[in-house]
Amino acid sequence: MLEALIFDVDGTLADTERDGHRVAFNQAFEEAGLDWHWSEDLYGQLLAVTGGKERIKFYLNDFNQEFSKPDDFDAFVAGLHKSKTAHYVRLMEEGKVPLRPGVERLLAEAREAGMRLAIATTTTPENVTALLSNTLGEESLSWFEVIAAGDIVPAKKPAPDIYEWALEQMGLSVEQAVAFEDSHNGVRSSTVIGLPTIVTVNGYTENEDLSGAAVILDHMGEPDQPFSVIEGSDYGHAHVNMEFVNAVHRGK
Ligand code: XBP
Ligand code: MG
Repeated sequence: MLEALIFDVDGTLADTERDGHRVAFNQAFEEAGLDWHWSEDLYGQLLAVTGGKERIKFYLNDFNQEFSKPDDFDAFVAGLHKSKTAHYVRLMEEGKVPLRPGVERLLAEAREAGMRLAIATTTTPENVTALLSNTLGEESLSWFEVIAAGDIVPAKKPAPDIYEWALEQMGLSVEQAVAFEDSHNGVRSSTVIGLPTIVTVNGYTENEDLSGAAVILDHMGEPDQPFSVIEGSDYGHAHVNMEFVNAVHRGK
């Protein structure tokens, strides 16, 4: 029996990467007096590594070797990242990034059907709170039984640890849940432990290797805005509703 839906955040609930995280990183760099600028294209390459602190280190190692690292490098990165989080939260308060099509409706339908809900993301917990409360309202935080986020597990996606942690907190096995993802790293983390995964792509992930996904869609769709199936079956539906999710879970 399907008991729970587990959602990735960035790219899945909202297109936060290009207009949220990227912008916040750049604001933090500027504030720190650094001349680094992450363009939309460069950011697409940097998304290969999940986690903001990890991404800054990846940038310096692979794209900006000239920068001479300060002695306490970890503290330097942590400080930059803290400032980035503050900028991100402010961008969410300004309503800069809306939820993707179908997200609010599906959450309502899932709650109506008595589904248990969780979040499994590599982003910082404050960012999840900021996105949810500024799009769905403060009370939406209580809809999610578990918000598994950020450094709560040491190994971020594509490692499965964050999904395993969420399932363990809920006392569920992989057979009892369906995951929602948008990216290669996300699909790896959910499917390597056998979680059926519905993928909705975005500009950064549409050409990634998403193998393992149960179905790949352009977005979740609305009754008046049908999804397009990129790979897999439409199960006789044109938007993701609970019947569709149950069909994906059953595999037919
Ligand atoms: C997205 C990420 C995160 C964000 C930045 O993860 O990889 O690192 O880009 O967030 P997901 P932080 O799709 O799993 O939500 O800077 O807070 O790490
Ligand atoms: Mg994602």
